[in-house]
Amino acid sequence: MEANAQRDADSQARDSQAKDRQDADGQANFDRVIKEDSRIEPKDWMPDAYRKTLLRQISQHAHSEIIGMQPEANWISRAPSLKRKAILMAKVQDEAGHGLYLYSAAETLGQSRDKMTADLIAGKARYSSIFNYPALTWADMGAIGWLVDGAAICNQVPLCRASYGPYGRAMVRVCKEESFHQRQGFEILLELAHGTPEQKQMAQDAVNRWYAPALMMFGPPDDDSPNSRQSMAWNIKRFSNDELRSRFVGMMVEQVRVLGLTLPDSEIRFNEDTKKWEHGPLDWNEFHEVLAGRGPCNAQRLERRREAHDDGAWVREAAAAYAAKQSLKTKEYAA
Ligand code: FAQ
Repeated sequence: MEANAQRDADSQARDSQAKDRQDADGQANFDRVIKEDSRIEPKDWMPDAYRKTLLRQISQHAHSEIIGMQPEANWISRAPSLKRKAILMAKVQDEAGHGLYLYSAAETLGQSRDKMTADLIAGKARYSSIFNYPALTWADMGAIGWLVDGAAICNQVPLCRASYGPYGRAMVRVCKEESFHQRQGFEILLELAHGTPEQKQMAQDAVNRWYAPALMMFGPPDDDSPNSRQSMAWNIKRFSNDELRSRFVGMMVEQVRVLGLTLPDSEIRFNEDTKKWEHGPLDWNEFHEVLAGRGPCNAQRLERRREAHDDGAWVREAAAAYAAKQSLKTKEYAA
């Protein structure tokens, strides 16, 4: 009996030493890959905290794309022409596709899509603050495309170089599609801005309402951003929240002139010393309220997502039954 216990203890000690050696080799390889600015792939060893950070960011990003379909989907039936309807429908479908690439990227880190969806509909998961604001008029489709997709591109182009392979690669395609989205939003606003005085006013109102929430999409100011430093050290984020926000303001300042509209911020200026664009104060209390679930549309967005999930139950069941049938057929064929 004692000999058996001793053998078990020895074997456990050997396993634990082997695991320590594997972890040390894995960490050394991980550090080298990050230093060389190369890529970590799903089967590579990675620190638990790196995996957790990626899962946090990628799943939030996926949820944002899916919840982000709602404000625009609400306008498909009210788009002013067949052409606008078709374009908007294609855009909303693209966002669904982005959500799916991102859920797939997150799944490579060991989290199932079912679990991520369950967390979202239980109200436990984050998604972008921006999608908790209402889309009140047709001009909001222009403002969302121009400002929201514009901010998304500004944030996501650097993510194409994220150190985690599946995330970076998903971002390349997402960014290509987002640039089309931004142009369609710009074009909606351009047409309204050159329409009747009422149409121009509607475009200006939409820009006024979406400007500050779009700036807050980049996340809290750098000195209030607990995750940025580590994410930048791991080459997940390439620039800080404030850096990207400032770049975005610079881009919008140029483009709003072409639109013939204005940005609702009299404090925008280019700081010659820092060579950065600065903007007026943002209401960070409002941002934290939205993150806490108390934004104008949080409850409605989640409720709608829950309904859609329930309504889709039969599709999931049918797909699972079909997959089981196909797999049985393949086995029978092979036998
Ligand atoms: N909303 O320490 P940091 C789109 C949270 S896609 C909600 O700075 P981090 C396309 C943050 O998670 C839009 N929560 O965090 C589209 C953290 O909380 P946690 C989505 C936010 O990760 C267009 C806490 O605050 N894009 O628009 C937000 O380093 C039209 C502290 O913040 C992405 O997700 C926020 N705005 O930086 C679709 C891009 N900001 O997790 C449909 C990928 C911060 O510790 C229609 N994500 N928080 O509980 C990122 O680049 C980063 O995650 C940041 C935040 C920059 C958003």
